[in-house]
Amino acid sequence: MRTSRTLPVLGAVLLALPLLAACGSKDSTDSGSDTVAITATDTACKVAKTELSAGEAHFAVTNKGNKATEVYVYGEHGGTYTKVVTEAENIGPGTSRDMKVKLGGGTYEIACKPGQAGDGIRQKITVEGAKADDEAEEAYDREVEVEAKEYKLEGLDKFTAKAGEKIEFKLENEGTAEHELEIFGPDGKEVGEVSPVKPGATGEAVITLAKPGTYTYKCGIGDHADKGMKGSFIVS
Ligand SMILES: [Cu+2]
Repeated sequence: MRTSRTLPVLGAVLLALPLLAACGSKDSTDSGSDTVAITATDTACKVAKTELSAGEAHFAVTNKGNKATEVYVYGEHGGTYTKVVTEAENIGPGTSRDMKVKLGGGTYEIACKPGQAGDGIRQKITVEGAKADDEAEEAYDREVEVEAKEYKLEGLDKFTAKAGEKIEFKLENEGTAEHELEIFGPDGKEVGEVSPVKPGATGEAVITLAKPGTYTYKCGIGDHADKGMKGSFIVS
């Protein structure tokens, strides 16, 4: 029975509501939505089942490593797996996290990222069934990591994008003061921002770079931009 591994403290509640314990999807068909265990360590990313059926997938991530990890599901686009379908971040050592995401037919890669950086340890999965007719709202094309410290924003020096790309800007504050990331389009108007992030923390924003041209970015806090926390990149 699916609820047997649920925490004992929740057991009574779930036994009283056995139907609600299954996924609350409004799909009337059971599209093979069993929970798929993902076991992340500092060196491996073990996915219990690599062939799934289209529909809502449930992933139960357990971090058995010594570093905090994050798990991404990437969709295929033009032969590469950079399109983020969903993600779970800041999964501490010894903790678990559930991820639910609707997957259409196709191939995907699951990436565990011990230390929460880099491309991750990848496992390909295959989803049988109809292709997704619409993309999940939170889906974006790719991610770029930006490091903030006094007084620099690093990571966008070589960044370029194609007009229309939806980018997640991930701001990692490795400094000792609060920092933020404001992005301005070719016309000088702000197109989005990662709100102020505390030292040691990470913040994100998904921003669509709709128009081609030169974009500028800066930290808008105090005189940080004047001290060097600014730059530009090209969208073609
Ligand atoms: Cu700043």
